[in-house]
Amino acid sequence: MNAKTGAKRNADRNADTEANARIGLRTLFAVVLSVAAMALAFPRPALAHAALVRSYPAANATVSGSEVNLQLVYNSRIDASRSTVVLVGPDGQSRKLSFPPQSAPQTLATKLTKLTPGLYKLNWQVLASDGHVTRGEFSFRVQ
Ligand SMILES: [Cu+2]
Repeated sequence: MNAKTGAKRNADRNADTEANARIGLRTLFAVVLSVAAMALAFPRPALAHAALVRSYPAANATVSGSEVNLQLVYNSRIDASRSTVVLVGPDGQSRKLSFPPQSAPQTLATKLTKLTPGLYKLNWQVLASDGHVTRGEFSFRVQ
């Protein structure tokens, strides 16, 4: 390798490094811009997420009888047809609950039947009107 070629290679390398630095800055600027744009487009997304406000049975409550009118009330409208609620019984068997048409847009309600005494776990996953899915679980006891 002669000195001339070596110098040229170094020059090329420096040019590459500068180009990379420019692309890096440009990318960073683009990312900052798009994050800012998203913040403007969705000012308060957390408010529209569906959170469980209350339920019957309440979390960790004990209810009596083989039938229970289950009710899940959220803080925002939810799409029942695209929400999934699974009840896991004391025997470990799970059943996917089906819901009649909603009486209120923020509520899922159905009658649970043939409950045997023991601990139940309810897993819910709902689609809120803003298109976000949230999920949670709680337990209750049947005596
Ligand atoms: Cu949301």
